[in-house]
Amino acid sequence: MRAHPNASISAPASARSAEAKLDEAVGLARAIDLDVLESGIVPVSDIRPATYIGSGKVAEVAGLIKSVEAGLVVMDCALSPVQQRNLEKAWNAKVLDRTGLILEIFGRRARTREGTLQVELAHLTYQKSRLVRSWTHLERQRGGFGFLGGPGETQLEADRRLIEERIARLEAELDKVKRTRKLHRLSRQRVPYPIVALVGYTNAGKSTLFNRLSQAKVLASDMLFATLDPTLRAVDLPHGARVILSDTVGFISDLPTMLVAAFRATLEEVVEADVILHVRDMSHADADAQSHDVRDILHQLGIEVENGEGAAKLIEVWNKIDRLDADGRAVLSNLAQRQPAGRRPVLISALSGSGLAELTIEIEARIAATRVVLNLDLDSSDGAGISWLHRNAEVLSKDFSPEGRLAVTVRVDPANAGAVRAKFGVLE
Ligand SMILES: Nc1nc2c(ncn2[C@@H]2O[C@H](COP(=O)(O)OP(=O)(O)O)[C@@H](O)[C@H]2O)c(=O)[nH]1
Ligand SMILES: [Mg+2]
Repeated sequence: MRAHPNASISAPASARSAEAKLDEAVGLARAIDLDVLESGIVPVSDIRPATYIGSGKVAEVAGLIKSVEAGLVVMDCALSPVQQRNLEKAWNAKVLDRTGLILEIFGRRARTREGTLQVELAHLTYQKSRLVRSWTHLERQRGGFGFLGGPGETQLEADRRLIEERIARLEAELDKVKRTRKLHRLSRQRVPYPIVALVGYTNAGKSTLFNRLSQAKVLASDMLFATLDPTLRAVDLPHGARVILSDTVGFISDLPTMLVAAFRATLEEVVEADVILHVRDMSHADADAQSHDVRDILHQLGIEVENGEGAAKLIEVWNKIDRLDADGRAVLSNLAQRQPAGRRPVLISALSGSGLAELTIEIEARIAATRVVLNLDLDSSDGAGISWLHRNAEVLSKDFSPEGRLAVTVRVDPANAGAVRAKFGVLE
């Protein structure tokens, strides 16, 4: 689908939120690098069983598709397989509905084996539900071919049985992966740098901020990062701290329940993050409700952001302040100032770059607060020890002493501090 020009249509449930829904759908399409050529709202008074939208609209959109040479149409609604097929025929273009689009995004973002399996499982569950709903009228007896299914088995039953078998196999494999996950986490070699994960609603400005922050130059030859995927980038912050910045899949309104597990599995790195940037579109009418949803999902991921360790990790990034007038900005600024230090939201515009300096200072402060700095005393001939430190810790400084000793200052995740202490002499 990549690089296919495409159009996007929103068939909204309520007129009031139609614009917001369309914005979200366009944002979702862009999340998988689709080039959105046209987008619009189609009022639907009653859903047509054959094409979802009325025949006049089908013809109108057909003309549009032709003129902009679109290869794909995204419909922000739930289409039956019959509707999808009919529209594809009428438009001579690929058609994707909302769930299909979301599954596509999750599929690309799944990094772990568990994530991939969860997305596959969601895909099959989705297919199964569509079988039941809309293929019923195609049901027919399969006479004579007993070897293809049980005697008298219908096409629908055979299809459902195949899907159910694959679901059962996937579930068994998922179970196995989950049981060994804890083990993997412990043994997995962590990158020695702090991870800063961006979370927030689709369209909040995560990717814009990700790109802005990662403009800082980083050595391309650094082997550690050669294998990182495009949603991870190494960034050098102004005061010298190097972090791994992780863009995540956006939170989506009305996420179909069958996709919730798949969604969570694509957010694994958030669980391991040292700092979580909760990017919020403060110009959005639903900003508060969205924030509530995001915090709810973090809670479901096992990250308690209301207080304690989790709260120390989380920075609220109040984005898009350029879209507010002076009064609106003043209100937000006052609100932020009233929060205690260490909990204070940072006002930014990822687009104009304003507030980014304050944000990077805050990120560095949070890392300093959550990571442990250790002063180590090594024999200066201990080459193996030094390279171990470079792999497993952030080396802040190295100083040779006249006595042939090497004083190394490192910063580590609290979980690794014990191992470092045990391996090297620690100067208090
Ligand atoms: N006015 C304004 N627009 C922004 C700002 N940050 C992002 N945007 C726009 O909001 C839209 C969504 O941004 P994106 O970074 O893709 O959001 P994501 O879905 O969270 O990754 C894009 O059209 C951006 O240009 C901002 O600070 N101000
Ligand atoms: Mg994005």
